[in-house]
Amino acid sequence: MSGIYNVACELLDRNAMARGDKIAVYYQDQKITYGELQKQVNRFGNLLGELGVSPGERILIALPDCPACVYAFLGSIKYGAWPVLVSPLLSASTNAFLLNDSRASAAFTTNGFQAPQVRAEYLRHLLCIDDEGFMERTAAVSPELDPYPSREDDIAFLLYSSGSTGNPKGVPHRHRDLPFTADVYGRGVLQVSETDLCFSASKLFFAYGLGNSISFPLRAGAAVVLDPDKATALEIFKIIATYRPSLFFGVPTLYNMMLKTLNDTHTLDPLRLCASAGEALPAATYHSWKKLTGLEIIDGIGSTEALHIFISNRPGAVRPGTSGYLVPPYEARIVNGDGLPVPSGEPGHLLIRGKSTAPYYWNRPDKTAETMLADGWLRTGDIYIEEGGCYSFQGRADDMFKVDAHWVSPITVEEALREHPAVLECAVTWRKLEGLVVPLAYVVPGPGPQEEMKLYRELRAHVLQKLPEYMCPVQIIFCTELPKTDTGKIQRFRLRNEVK
Ligand code: 3UK
Repeated sequence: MSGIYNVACELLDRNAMARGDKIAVYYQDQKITYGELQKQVNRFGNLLGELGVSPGERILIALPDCPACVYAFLGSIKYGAWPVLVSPLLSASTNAFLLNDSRASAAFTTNGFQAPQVRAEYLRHLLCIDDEGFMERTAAVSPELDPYPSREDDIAFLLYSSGSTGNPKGVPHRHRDLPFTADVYGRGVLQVSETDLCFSASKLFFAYGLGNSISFPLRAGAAVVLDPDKATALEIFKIIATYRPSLFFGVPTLYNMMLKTLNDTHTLDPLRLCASAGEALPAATYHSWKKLTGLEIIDGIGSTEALHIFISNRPGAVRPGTSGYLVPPYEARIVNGDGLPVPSGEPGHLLIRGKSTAPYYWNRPDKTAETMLADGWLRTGDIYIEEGGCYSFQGRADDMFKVDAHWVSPITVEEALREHPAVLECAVTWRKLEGLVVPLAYVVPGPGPQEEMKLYRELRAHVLQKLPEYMCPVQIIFCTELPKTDTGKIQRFRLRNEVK
Protein backbone atom coordinates (compact mmCIF):
# COMPACT_ATOMS: atom_id res chain seq x y z
CA MET A 1 0.00 0.00 0.00
CA SER A 2 1.31 3.45 -0.81
CA GLY A 3 1.15 6.56 1.40
CA ILE A 4 2.22 4.78 4.57
CA TYR A 5 4.51 6.98 6.63
CA ASN A 6 5.67 6.50 10.21
CA VAL A 7 8.07 9.16 11.47
CA ALA A 8 9.85 6.72 13.79
CA CYS A 9 10.93 4.77 10.70
CA GLU A 10 11.86 7.93 8.82
CA LEU A 11 14.16 9.02 11.62
CA LEU A 12 15.50 5.70 12.74
CA ASP A 13 15.20 2.71 10.46
CA ARG A 14 17.00 4.37 7.58
CA ASN A 15 19.97 5.14 9.83
CA ALA A 16 19.95 1.65 11.30
CA MET A 17 20.36 0.34 7.73
CA ALA A 18 22.85 2.91 6.50
CA ARG A 19 24.97 3.38 9.63
CA GLY A 20 23.98 0.74 12.19
CA ASP A 21 27.34 0.86 13.99
CA LYS A 22 27.56 4.61 14.22
CA ILE A 23 26.98 6.15 17.64
CA ALA A 24 23.66 7.98 17.77
CA VAL A 25 23.38 8.83 21.48
CA TYR A 26 25.94 9.71 24.13
CA TYR A 27 24.62 9.50 27.66
CA GLN A 28 26.84 9.47 30.74
CA ASP A 29 29.20 6.56 30.04
CA GLN A 30 26.91 4.90 27.48
CA LYS A 31 27.39 5.10 23.74
CA ILE A 32 24.34 3.86 21.83
CA THR A 33 24.64 2.98 18.15
CA TYR A 34 21.85 3.42 15.62
CA GLY A 35 21.48 -0.36 15.52
CA GLU A 36 20.97 -0.61 19.29
CA LEU A 37 18.71 2.43 19.31
CA GLN A 38 16.42 0.78 16.78
CA LYS A 39 16.20 -2.41 18.85
CA GLN A 40 15.38 -0.57 22.05
CA VAL A 41 12.77 1.56 20.32
CA ASN A 42 11.16 -1.60 18.98
CA ARG A 43 11.19 -3.18 22.44
CA PHE A 44 9.46 -0.18 24.01
CA GLY A 45 6.85 -0.32 21.24
CA ASN A 46 6.33 -4.04 21.81
CA LEU A 47 5.97 -3.43 25.52
CA LEU A 48 2.91 -1.30 24.80
CA GLY A 49 1.52 -4.13 22.70
CA GLU A 50 2.07 -6.54 25.57
CA LEU A 51 0.19 -4.21 27.91
CA GLY A 52 -2.79 -4.14 25.57
CA VAL A 53 -2.42 -0.50 24.56
CA SER A 54 -4.24 0.36 21.32
CA PRO A 55 -2.88 2.61 18.58
CA GLY A 56 -4.11 6.18 19.05
CA GLU A 57 -4.06 5.94 22.87
CA ARG A 58 -1.95 8.52 24.66
CA ILE A 59 1.23 7.57 26.54
CA LEU A 60 2.50 10.13 29.06
CA ILE A 61 6.30 10.36 29.09
CA ALA A 62 7.57 12.21 32.15
CA LEU A 63 11.27 11.37 31.90
CA PRO A 64 14.49 13.34 32.17
CA ASP A 65 16.59 13.50 28.99
CA CYS A 66 18.00 9.96 28.76
CA PRO A 67 17.99 7.08 26.25
CA ALA A 68 14.77 5.62 27.72
CA CYS A 69 12.99 8.88 26.92
CA VAL A 70 13.98 8.50 23.25
CA TYR A 71 13.00 4.81 23.26
CA ALA A 72 9.61 5.57 24.81
CA PHE A 73 8.94 8.47 22.44
CA LEU A 74 9.91 6.76 19.18
CA GLY A 75 8.68 3.34 20.36
CA SER A 76 5.19 4.71 21.07
CA ILE A 77 5.09 6.42 17.67
CA LYS A 78 6.29 3.35 15.83
CA TYR A 79 3.59 1.34 17.62
CA GLY A 80 0.99 3.92 16.63
CA ALA A 81 0.27 5.25 20.13
CA TRP A 82 0.64 9.01 20.79
CA PRO A 83 3.42 9.92 23.21
CA VAL A 84 2.80 13.02 25.33
CA LEU A 85 6.14 14.47 26.38
CA VAL A 86 6.07 16.43 29.63
CA SER A 87 8.58 17.69 32.16
CA PRO A 88 9.59 15.09 34.77
CA LEU A 89 9.65 17.79 37.45
CA LEU A 90 5.99 18.77 37.65
CA SER A 91 3.82 18.82 40.77
CA ALA A 92 1.30 16.08 41.63
CA SER A 93 -1.58 18.37 40.69
CA THR A 94 -0.10 19.27 37.27
CA ASN A 95 0.59 15.58 36.61
CA ALA A 96 -3.03 14.80 37.51
CA PHE A 97 -4.20 17.50 35.11
CA LEU A 98 -1.98 16.21 32.29
CA LEU A 99 -2.95 12.57 32.77
CA ASN A 100 -6.65 13.37 32.80
CA ASP A 101 -6.55 15.99 30.05
CA SER A 102 -4.64 13.72 27.67
CA ARG A 103 -6.53 10.66 28.94
CA ALA A 104 -3.26 8.73 28.88
CA SER A 105 -3.62 4.99 29.28
CA ALA A 106 0.03 4.44 30.22
CA ALA A 107 2.83 6.56 31.63
CA PHE A 108 6.62 6.21 31.66
CA THR A 109 8.06 7.84 34.78
CA THR A 110 10.98 7.67 37.22
CA ASN A 111 11.15 7.37 41.02
CA GLY A 112 10.99 11.15 41.25
CA PHE A 113 7.52 11.35 39.65
CA GLN A 114 4.96 13.13 41.82
CA ALA A 115 2.03 10.76 41.61
CA PRO A 116 -1.37 12.47 41.38
CA GLN A 117 -3.34 12.57 44.63
CA VAL A 118 -6.58 12.31 42.71
CA ARG A 119 -7.60 9.40 40.53
CA ALA A 120 -6.14 9.42 37.03
CA GLU A 121 -9.25 7.94 35.50
CA TYR A 122 -7.85 6.58 32.28
CA LEU A 123 -4.42 5.46 33.45
CA ARG A 124 -4.01 1.70 33.38
CA HIS A 125 -0.22 1.30 33.52
CA LEU A 126 2.28 3.38 35.48
CA LEU A 127 5.72 2.25 34.31
CA CYS A 128 8.64 3.41 36.42
CA ILE A 129 11.89 2.96 34.50
CA ASP A 130 13.85 2.91 37.80
CA ASP A 131 11.88 -0.08 39.05
CA GLU A 132 13.78 -3.27 39.45
CA GLY A 133 12.71 -5.50 36.65
CA PHE A 134 11.62 -2.75 34.23
CA MET A 135 14.69 -3.08 32.03
CA GLU A 136 14.55 -6.89 32.26
CA ARG A 137 10.95 -6.74 31.19
CA THR A 138 11.77 -4.68 28.11
CA ALA A 139 14.77 -6.90 27.35
CA ALA A 140 12.43 -9.88 27.27
CA VAL A 141 10.24 -8.53 24.45
CA SER A 142 11.12 -8.78 20.78
CA PRO A 143 13.55 -6.27 19.23
CA GLU A 144 11.60 -6.43 15.98
CA LEU A 145 8.50 -4.32 15.39
CA ASP A 146 6.45 -3.68 12.28
CA PRO A 147 5.59 0.02 12.18
CA TYR A 148 1.98 1.09 12.57
CA PRO A 149 0.77 1.94 9.05
CA SER A 150 0.10 5.63 9.64
CA ARG A 151 -0.06 8.40 7.03
CA GLU A 152 2.07 11.54 7.06
CA ASP A 153 -0.96 13.67 8.04
CA ASP A 154 -1.94 11.46 10.99
CA ILE A 155 -1.23 12.71 14.51
CA ALA A 156 2.01 11.23 15.87
CA PHE A 157 2.49 12.86 19.31
CA LEU A 158 1.37 15.61 21.69
CA LEU A 159 3.28 18.33 23.46
CA TYR A 160 1.89 20.68 26.08
CA SER A 161 2.42 24.38 25.53
CA SER A 162 3.91 25.95 28.63
CA GLY A 163 1.14 28.55 28.25
CA SER A 164 1.50 31.98 29.78
CA THR A 165 -1.92 31.90 31.45
CA GLY A 166 -4.30 29.18 32.52
CA ASN A 167 -3.82 25.45 32.12
CA PRO A 168 -1.34 24.09 29.58
CA LYS A 169 -2.87 23.15 26.25
CA GLY A 170 -2.21 19.89 24.40
CA VAL A 171 -0.66 20.49 20.97
CA PRO A 172 -0.92 17.54 18.58
CA HIS A 173 1.65 17.16 15.80
CA ARG A 174 1.60 14.98 12.72
CA HIS A 175 4.07 12.39 11.49
CA ARG A 176 5.46 14.73 8.85
CA ASP A 177 6.18 17.63 11.21
CA LEU A 178 9.49 16.55 12.78
CA PRO A 179 11.24 15.75 9.46
CA PHE A 180 9.90 18.99 7.99
CA THR A 181 11.43 21.17 10.73
CA ALA A 182 14.67 19.19 10.57
CA ASP A 183 14.87 19.81 6.82
CA VAL A 184 13.97 23.48 6.67
CA TYR A 185 15.66 24.76 9.83
CA GLY A 186 18.02 22.01 11.04
CA ARG A 187 19.58 21.42 7.67
CA GLY A 188 18.48 24.59 5.85
CA VAL A 189 19.69 27.09 8.47
CA LEU A 190 22.12 25.29 10.78
CA GLN A 191 23.44 22.85 8.19
CA VAL A 192 23.34 19.94 10.60
CA SER A 193 25.24 17.09 8.98
CA GLU A 194 26.39 13.56 9.71
CA THR A 195 29.55 14.82 11.39
CA ASP A 196 27.74 16.96 13.97
CA LEU A 197 27.23 16.21 17.64
CA CYS A 198 24.21 18.15 18.95
CA PHE A 199 23.77 19.31 22.53
CA SER A 200 20.67 21.11 23.75
CA ALA A 201 20.32 22.74 27.15
CA SER A 202 16.55 22.67 26.60
CA LYS A 203 15.05 19.30 27.34
CA LEU A 204 13.11 16.89 25.13
CA PHE A 205 9.67 17.79 26.50
CA PHE A 206 10.12 21.31 25.09
CA ALA A 207 9.55 21.40 21.30
CA TYR A 208 12.83 23.29 20.95
CA GLY A 209 14.76 20.48 22.69
CA LEU A 210 12.84 17.76 20.85
CA GLY A 211 14.02 19.11 17.49
CA ASN A 212 17.54 19.84 18.72
CA SER A 213 18.06 16.43 20.33
CA ILE A 214 15.96 14.01 18.27
CA SER A 215 14.82 15.16 14.85
CA PHE A 216 17.87 17.22 13.80
CA PRO A 217 20.54 14.65 14.69
CA LEU A 218 18.51 11.64 13.55
CA ARG A 219 17.41 13.24 10.30
CA ALA A 220 21.06 13.96 9.47
CA GLY A 221 22.49 10.66 10.73
CA ALA A 222 24.41 12.75 13.28
CA ALA A 223 24.70 12.19 17.05
CA VAL A 224 23.32 13.76 20.22
CA VAL A 225 24.50 14.03 23.80
CA LEU A 226 21.68 13.79 26.35
CA ASP A 227 21.96 15.36 29.78
CA PRO A 228 19.40 14.52 32.49
CA ASP A 229 20.57 17.29 34.83
CA LYS A 230 19.48 20.87 35.24
CA ALA A 231 21.06 23.12 32.63
CA THR A 232 23.18 25.42 34.78
CA ALA A 233 26.12 27.24 33.21
CA LEU A 234 28.59 24.94 34.99
CA GLU A 235 26.75 21.82 33.87
CA ILE A 236 26.85 23.02 30.25
CA PHE A 237 30.60 23.71 30.43
CA LYS A 238 31.14 20.23 31.87
CA ILE A 239 29.17 18.50 29.10
CA ILE A 240 30.93 20.49 26.37
CA ALA A 241 34.36 19.64 27.81
CA THR A 242 33.49 15.95 28.17
CA TYR A 243 31.69 15.16 24.90
CA ARG A 244 32.93 17.96 22.62
CA PRO A 245 29.64 18.72 20.78
CA SER A 246 29.78 20.83 17.61
CA LEU A 247 26.36 22.48 17.98
CA PHE A 248 24.92 24.02 21.12
CA PHE A 249 21.30 25.06 21.65
CA GLY A 250 20.47 27.36 24.56
CA VAL A 251 18.06 30.05 25.75
CA PRO A 252 19.02 33.71 26.30
CA THR A 253 19.16 33.67 30.13
CA LEU A 254 21.53 30.70 29.96
CA TYR A 255 23.85 32.51 27.53
CA ASN A 256 23.89 35.44 29.95
CA MET A 257 24.79 33.18 32.88
CA MET A 258 27.45 31.41 30.82
CA LEU A 259 28.96 34.77 29.90
CA LYS A 260 29.20 35.67 33.57
CA THR A 261 30.85 32.41 34.62
CA LEU A 262 33.12 31.36 31.74
CA ASN A 263 36.77 31.52 32.85
CA ASP A 264 38.42 29.60 30.07
CA THR A 265 37.14 30.34 26.55
CA HIS A 266 38.91 27.20 25.29
CA THR A 267 36.10 25.25 26.98
CA LEU A 268 33.96 26.16 23.96
CA ASP A 269 36.53 25.24 21.31
CA PRO A 270 34.60 22.16 20.09
CA LEU A 271 31.57 24.27 19.08
CA ARG A 272 31.08 25.42 15.51
CA LEU A 273 27.76 27.21 16.09
CA CYS A 274 25.34 28.22 18.86
CA ALA A 275 21.58 28.67 18.53
CA SER A 276 19.14 30.50 20.78
CA ALA A 277 15.34 30.52 21.03
CA GLY A 278 12.54 30.73 23.56
CA GLU A 279 12.89 34.47 24.10
CA ALA A 280 14.53 37.30 22.21
CA LEU A 281 18.32 37.23 22.47
CA PRO A 282 19.46 40.71 23.53
CA ALA A 283 21.89 42.34 21.06
CA ALA A 284 24.28 42.94 23.97
CA THR A 285 24.39 39.20 24.74
CA TYR A 286 25.17 38.42 21.09
CA HIS A 287 28.02 40.94 20.98
CA SER A 288 29.60 39.92 24.31
CA TRP A 289 29.44 36.24 23.36
CA LYS A 290 30.95 36.89 19.93
CA LYS A 291 33.73 38.97 21.45
CA LEU A 292 34.55 36.46 24.15
CA THR A 293 34.25 33.21 22.19
CA GLY A 294 34.42 34.18 18.50
CA LEU A 295 31.17 32.23 18.03
CA GLU A 296 27.89 33.49 16.62
CA ILE A 297 24.58 32.85 18.35
CA ILE A 298 21.82 32.24 15.82
CA ASP A 299 18.61 33.60 17.33
CA GLY A 300 15.34 32.32 15.87
CA ILE A 301 11.70 32.27 16.94
CA GLY A 302 9.75 29.05 17.18
CA SER A 303 6.72 27.82 19.09
CA THR A 304 5.15 24.60 20.34
CA GLU A 305 2.33 25.11 17.84
CA ALA A 306 4.78 25.48 14.91
CA LEU A 307 7.00 22.75 16.43
CA HIS A 308 10.25 24.57 15.73
CA ILE A 309 11.84 27.72 14.37
CA PHE A 310 10.15 29.58 11.47
CA ILE A 311 12.02 32.91 11.50
CA SER A 312 15.75 32.90 12.13
CA ASN A 313 19.04 34.64 11.70
CA ARG A 314 21.54 33.03 9.36
CA PRO A 315 25.12 31.98 10.15
CA GLY A 316 27.50 34.61 8.80
CA ALA A 317 24.74 37.23 8.41
CA VAL A 318 23.34 37.80 11.90
CA ARG A 319 21.33 40.95 12.63
CA PRO A 320 21.82 41.20 16.40
CA GLY A 321 18.70 42.12 18.38
CA THR A 322 16.35 40.74 15.68
CA SER A 323 14.85 37.31 14.98
CA GLY A 324 16.21 37.47 11.40
CA TYR A 325 14.47 36.34 8.22
CA LEU A 326 11.74 33.84 7.32
CA VAL A 327 12.81 30.21 7.11
CA PRO A 328 11.44 29.10 3.73
CA PRO A 329 8.91 27.72 2.94
CA TYR A 330 7.20 29.27 6.01
CA GLU A 331 5.14 32.37 5.23
CA ALA A 332 4.41 35.30 7.55
CA ARG A 333 1.95 38.20 7.75
CA ILE A 334 1.83 41.10 10.16
CA VAL A 335 -1.71 42.34 10.77
CA ASN A 336 -3.60 44.86 12.88
CA GLY A 337 -6.42 44.08 15.32
CA ASP A 338 -8.85 43.70 12.40
CA GLY A 339 -6.66 41.16 10.64
CA LEU A 340 -5.57 43.63 7.94
CA PRO A 341 -1.90 43.86 6.89
CA VAL A 342 0.10 46.71 8.47
CA PRO A 343 2.76 48.56 6.44
CA SER A 344 6.39 47.46 6.69
CA GLY A 345 8.08 49.12 9.67
CA GLU A 346 4.93 49.15 11.82
CA PRO A 347 4.18 46.75 14.67
CA GLY A 348 1.41 44.20 14.37
CA HIS A 349 0.35 40.65 15.19
CA LEU A 350 2.52 37.97 13.61
CA LEU A 351 0.71 35.19 11.76
CA ILE A 352 2.62 32.32 10.19
CA ARG A 353 1.81 29.47 7.85
CA GLY A 354 3.75 26.31 7.13
CA LYS A 355 3.55 22.55 7.00
CA SER A 356 4.55 21.84 10.61
CA THR A 357 1.86 23.86 12.41
CA ALA A 358 -0.50 21.98 14.73
CA PRO A 359 -3.99 21.55 13.27
CA TYR A 360 -5.80 22.17 16.60
CA TYR A 361 -5.48 22.21 20.38
CA TRP A 362 -6.37 18.96 22.08
CA ASN A 363 -9.99 19.26 23.26
CA ARG A 364 -9.96 23.07 23.20
CA PRO A 365 -12.22 24.24 20.38
CA ASP A 366 -12.34 27.75 21.93
CA LYS A 367 -8.54 28.21 21.83
CA THR A 368 -8.34 26.46 18.45
CA ALA A 369 -10.74 28.99 16.92
CA GLU A 370 -8.66 31.91 18.29
CA THR A 371 -5.30 30.57 17.15
CA MET A 372 -5.64 28.29 14.14
CA LEU A 373 -7.17 30.60 11.52
CA ALA A 374 -8.64 29.96 8.10
CA ASP A 375 -6.33 28.81 5.28
CA GLY A 376 -3.73 27.41 7.63
CA TRP A 377 -2.59 30.67 9.28
CA LEU A 378 -1.44 30.42 12.90
CA ARG A 379 -1.69 33.35 15.31
CA THR A 380 1.59 33.42 17.24
CA GLY A 381 0.44 35.88 19.91
CA ASP A 382 3.57 37.94 19.22
CA ILE A 383 3.95 41.54 18.13
CA TYR A 384 6.58 41.99 15.41
CA ILE A 385 7.93 44.65 13.08
CA GLU A 386 9.11 43.61 9.61
CA GLU A 387 11.55 45.79 7.71
CA GLY A 388 13.32 44.70 4.55
CA GLY A 389 12.39 41.08 5.28
CA CYS A 390 13.96 41.20 8.77
CA TYR A 391 11.67 40.57 11.76
CA SER A 392 12.07 42.25 15.16
CA PHE A 393 10.24 40.99 18.22
CA GLN A 394 8.33 43.65 20.15
CA GLY A 395 6.75 41.48 22.86
CA ARG A 396 3.79 39.20 23.42
CA ALA A 397 0.51 40.79 22.39
CA ASP A 398 -0.67 40.40 25.98
CA ASP A 399 2.52 41.92 27.53
CA MET A 400 2.35 45.15 25.52
CA PHE A 401 0.79 48.21 27.10
CA LYS A 402 -0.05 51.80 26.30
CA VAL A 403 1.26 54.80 28.25
CA ASP A 404 0.07 58.28 27.28
CA ALA A 405 -1.42 56.68 24.15
CA HIS A 406 1.98 55.27 23.04
CA TRP A 407 2.59 51.54 22.77
CA VAL A 408 5.34 50.31 25.08
CA SER A 409 7.15 47.05 24.47
CA PRO A 410 8.57 45.57 27.68
CA ILE A 411 11.49 44.23 25.63
CA THR A 412 12.74 47.70 24.70
CA VAL A 413 12.72 48.91 28.30
CA GLU A 414 14.29 45.70 29.60
CA GLU A 415 17.10 45.99 27.07
CA ALA A 416 17.88 49.53 28.26
CA LEU A 417 17.79 48.46 31.92
CA ARG A 418 19.98 45.42 31.32
CA GLU A 419 22.74 47.57 29.87
CA HIS A 420 23.30 48.96 33.38
CA PRO A 421 26.05 46.95 35.11
CA ALA A 422 24.07 46.52 38.36
CA VAL A 423 21.20 44.70 36.58
CA LEU A 424 21.48 40.94 36.45
CA GLU A 425 17.96 40.23 35.17
CA CYS A 426 14.84 42.32 34.78
CA ALA A 427 11.26 42.25 33.60
CA VAL A 428 9.02 45.16 32.74
CA THR A 429 5.27 45.29 33.10
CA TRP A 430 2.75 47.95 34.04
CA ARG A 431 0.58 49.08 36.91
CA LYS A 432 -2.05 51.68 37.42
CA LEU A 433 -1.13 54.85 39.24
CA GLU A 434 -3.94 57.29 39.90
CA GLY A 435 -5.95 55.50 37.25
CA LEU A 436 -3.24 55.69 34.57
CA VAL A 437 -1.02 52.93 33.20
CA VAL A 438 2.68 53.41 34.04
CA PRO A 439 5.73 51.18 33.42
CA LEU A 440 6.92 49.11 36.33
CA ALA A 441 10.18 47.15 36.47
CA TYR A 442 11.30 44.15 38.51
CA VAL A 443 15.08 44.05 38.81
CA VAL A 444 17.37 41.35 40.13
CA PRO A 445 20.49 43.30 41.13
CA GLY A 446 23.96 41.82 40.68
CA PRO A 447 26.04 40.72 43.68
CA GLY A 448 27.44 43.24 46.14
CA PRO A 449 25.81 45.84 48.37
CA GLN A 450 23.28 48.13 46.71
CA GLU A 451 21.39 51.01 48.22
CA GLU A 452 17.93 50.63 46.67
CA MET A 453 16.94 54.29 46.51
CA LYS A 454 20.28 55.22 44.97
CA LEU A 455 20.05 52.39 42.45
CA TYR A 456 16.47 53.37 41.59
CA ARG A 457 17.61 56.91 40.73
CA GLU A 458 20.58 55.64 38.77
CA LEU A 459 18.50 53.20 36.75
CA ARG A 460 15.90 55.82 35.92
CA ALA A 461 18.61 58.27 34.80
CA HIS A 462 20.21 55.48 32.74
CA VAL A 463 16.93 54.60 30.97
CA LEU A 464 16.08 58.25 30.37
CA GLN A 465 19.33 58.65 28.43
CA LYS A 466 18.15 56.00 25.99
CA LEU A 467 14.37 56.11 25.85
CA PRO A 468 11.51 58.62 25.96
CA GLU A 469 10.17 59.44 29.41
CA TYR A 470 6.87 57.57 28.96
CA MET A 471 8.83 54.30 28.69
CA CYS A 472 10.84 54.86 31.85
CA PRO A 473 9.74 52.72 34.85
CA VAL A 474 8.01 54.82 37.47
CA GLN A 475 8.47 52.13 40.07
CA ILE A 476 11.27 49.56 40.41
CA ILE A 477 10.87 46.53 42.63
CA PHE A 478 14.13 44.82 43.59
CA CYS A 479 13.87 41.05 43.96
CA THR A 480 16.05 37.94 44.05
CA GLU A 481 14.44 36.08 41.17
CA LEU A 482 11.83 36.41 38.43
CA PRO A 483 8.94 33.98 37.88
CA LYS A 484 9.67 31.70 34.91
CA THR A 485 7.94 28.85 33.08
CA ASP A 486 9.54 25.41 33.21
CA THR A 487 10.93 26.14 29.74
CA GLY A 488 12.70 29.22 31.15
CA LYS A 489 10.50 32.10 29.95
CA ILE A 490 9.83 35.09 32.17
CA GLN A 491 6.14 35.24 33.12
CA ARG A 492 5.42 38.96 32.96
CA PHE A 493 1.69 38.38 33.49
CA ARG A 494 2.40 36.99 36.96
CA LEU A 495 4.29 40.11 37.93
CA ARG A 496 1.41 42.18 36.64
CA ASN A 497 -1.10 40.19 38.67
CA GLU A 498 0.95 40.76 41.80
CA VAL A 499 0.62 44.52 41.74
CA LYS A 500 -2.97 44.86 40.56
C1 3UK B 1 8.51 33.33 22.25
C2 3UK B 1 10.59 34.13 21.11
C3 3UK B 1 11.46 36.21 20.68
C4 3UK B 1 7.42 33.90 21.37
C5 3UK B 1 10.11 27.31 20.89
C6 3UK B 1 12.00 27.27 19.43
O1 3UK B 1 9.72 28.92 22.59
C7 3UK B 1 9.27 28.00 21.94
O2 3UK B 1 7.96 27.56 22.09
P1 3UK B 1 6.87 28.03 23.16
O3 3UK B 1 5.58 27.46 22.71
O4 3UK B 1 6.82 29.62 23.05
C8 3UK B 1 6.59 30.31 21.84
C9 3UK B 1 6.73 31.80 22.10
O5 3UK B 1 8.00 32.08 22.72
N1 3UK B 1 9.77 33.13 21.53
C10 3UK B 1 10.33 31.96 21.18
N2 3UK B 1 11.51 32.18 20.57
C11 3UK B 1 11.70 33.52 20.51
N3 3UK B 1 10.47 35.46 21.19
N4 3UK B 1 12.56 35.70 20.10
C12 3UK B 1 12.73 34.37 19.99
N5 3UK B 1 13.83 33.86 19.43
O6 3UK B 1 6.58 34.64 22.20
C13 3UK B 1 6.74 32.65 20.85
O7 3UK B 1 5.43 32.88 20.38
O8 3UK B 1 7.33 27.70 24.54
C14 3UK B 1 11.24 27.90 20.41
C15 3UK B 1 11.65 26.06 18.92
C16 3UK B 1 10.53 25.46 19.38
C17 3UK B 1 9.75 26.09 20.37
N6 3UK B 1 8.66 25.48 20.84
